[in-house]
Amino acid sequence: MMVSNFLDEYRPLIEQSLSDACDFENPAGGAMKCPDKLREAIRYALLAPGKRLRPSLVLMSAQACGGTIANAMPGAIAVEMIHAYSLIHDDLPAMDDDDLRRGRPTTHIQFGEATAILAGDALQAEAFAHLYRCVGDRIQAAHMIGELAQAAGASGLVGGQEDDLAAETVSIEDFASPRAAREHVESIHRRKTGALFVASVRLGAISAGVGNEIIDALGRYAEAFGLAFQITDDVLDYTATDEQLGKRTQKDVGRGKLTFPELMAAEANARDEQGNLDVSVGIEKARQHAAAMIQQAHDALGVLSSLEISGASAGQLHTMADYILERTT
Ligand code: GRG
Repeated sequence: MMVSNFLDEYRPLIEQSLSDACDFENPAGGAMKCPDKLREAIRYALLAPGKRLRPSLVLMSAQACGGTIANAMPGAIAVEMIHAYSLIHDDLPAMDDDDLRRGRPTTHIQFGEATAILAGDALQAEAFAHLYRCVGDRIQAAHMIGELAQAAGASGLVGGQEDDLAAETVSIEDFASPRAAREHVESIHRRKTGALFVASVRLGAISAGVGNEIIDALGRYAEAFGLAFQITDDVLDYTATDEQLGKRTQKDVGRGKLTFPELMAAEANARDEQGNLDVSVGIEKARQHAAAMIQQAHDALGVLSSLEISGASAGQLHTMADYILERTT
């Protein structure tokens, strides 16, 4: 089965649930209400056309563990809320200063900087409130809230972003070796991109009620998946056609950030006749590295075959992993 088939199947369900989650009614009522402009900004960012990879991973992971879409959906919505908040804040002038996101003006261009910051802040809190409200089993709710908070916090998404911003002013020569530079960049991506992928599959598994061995195996799958996602993202910055680039979220080449093709070329000491890094060698090596990560992702799913739950299948997760190597946007 092609990945687009099941992403297309999940997308309307996810987007309906995202829209339903935007009421922000406070049970306390009275003065406790969401201002219209803030709600509009949140809806604008959250419902903008995205791939919905993270919420889809929550649903796929739950199904791989014999769980249901209905029980996994609160986790899917919460993860996408955190993702949307991170994109709003990442686009702000103080960070990447982008005018376009998902093919439309960024939230701060559309609503102003202050409302964009507040929409991100609100989405972050609403993600946890959504889990609190919608996960019936209190132990499961607490587990999910803890997992997501850990992934989104100082040693996860936010920490990765801080180091990523700092990395704009470093070069490969600032490290003890090209390998040390690559490991630093990998550590940034494990937090900035990987942590939410890991949280996605772990939340799906938790919603299905499986034990830690399976939750951890899915986490290893997503860690490898996330790194491969970022490596292919960097490769696409060099190789995508103009049309494909237009659909992409951000382009790191030329922003002073270290990219995997450059890092891999430096590690192999591949240089052209002028002594510059030969990025074409780096692109090939980066592709091989991504393929090795995807193999690790497949291997991590092996333990799921011990699950004897009728209807449980990791097939979609395997297909998703292969898609990372094939994607063009
Ligand atoms: C501001 C705390 C904070 C974090 C920002 C998300 C992020 C961290 C930065 C975005 C910049 C970026 C391009 C990161 C690389 C990977 C990534 C997260 C891409 C965007 O995710 P997709 O491709 O986007 O799943 P869609 O729009 O399809 O949801």
